[in-house]
Amino acid sequence: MSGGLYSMEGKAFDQTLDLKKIKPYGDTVNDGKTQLSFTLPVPCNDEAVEAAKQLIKKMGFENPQVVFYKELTQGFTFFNCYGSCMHTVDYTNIHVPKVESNVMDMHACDEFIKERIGRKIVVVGASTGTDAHTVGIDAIMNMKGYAGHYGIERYEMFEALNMGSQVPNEEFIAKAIETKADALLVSQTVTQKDVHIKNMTELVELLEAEGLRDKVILVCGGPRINHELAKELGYDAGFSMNSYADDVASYIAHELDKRING
Ligand code: B12
Repeated sequence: MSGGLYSMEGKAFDQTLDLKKIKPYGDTVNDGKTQLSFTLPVPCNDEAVEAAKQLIKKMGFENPQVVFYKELTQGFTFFNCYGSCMHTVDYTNIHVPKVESNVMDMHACDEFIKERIGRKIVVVGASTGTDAHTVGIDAIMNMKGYAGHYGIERYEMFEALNMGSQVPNEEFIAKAIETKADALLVSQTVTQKDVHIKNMTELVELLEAEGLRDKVILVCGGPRINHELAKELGYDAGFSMNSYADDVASYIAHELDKRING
């Protein structure tokens, strides 16, 4: 036996990285090791553990192991498990739709707007519908910023209004009309029972009914939002986790420039 790593049984570990067939990585490349956690609606006992293992096998994992389990409340058991994933994905053939824009920092963005637009860009944002989460929209808009990125309120060339959370679509649109908004920023965090789809679709329909849809740059964001979903629902752009004011401000500035100056 020479070269590479060997398992306890003397079998060579697979060290080959094939981007056409990627799978999870735990200790060594291609071991497929994956951590799972879930709850089963059964009492906390040996049968529950066996049920969890069988389920993991059916999910496409070999060597299922339950490493932690605990009764959540009577009749419900929570599990932490490991298994080796048997499936692979062709990474070389993945194409994700993204917002294509040149990201500028705050100063460069302000300069760009002065030169190309010649006035402040008005932006209204909110966490709309029944959604009570404000941290996401604050991260994008708040003066003090988030993770070292100043929010849009700090930009010299943006007039930004953050309406907070649980803002009904009608109220949001009324504010957009009142402020003559160039761009609307919609934050959606809760996706249970697809509530975000219903709410975001309703906003587009109301904007269309008001004859406003084409007059504003409509942007949405949230941890479960992506650009592809945004486009599907009739939005101009969608941003997900790890997006910052720079990304959004740059996109809006470029898009408005395109619309005004061609
Ligand atoms: C804090 C929190 C709360 C706080 C919110 C306080 C507040 N003022 O916002 C409180 C306690 C109120 C709360 C309540 C609830 N919550 Co909560 N909450 C969280 C928690 C722990 C953190 C969320 C957060 O602040 N993230 C930090 C921000 C910065 O990240 P972000 O939102 O992703 O934002 C970034 C991007 O997504 C993007 N972005 C976001 N918005 C926008 C908008 C635009 C325009 C753009 C461009 C970008 C953008 O930019 C941001 C920066 O990068 C998460 C779990 C977690 N760890 O994520 C659960 C979580 C979001 N909550 C959840 C749930 C279910 C609820 C409740 C429904 C619980 C309940 N049954 O009552 C209620 C909501 C009730 C309601 N009517 O909405 C679930 C959502 C599950 C789902 N997908 O549907 C989560 C994931 C917890 C979980 N694992 O179950 N929650």
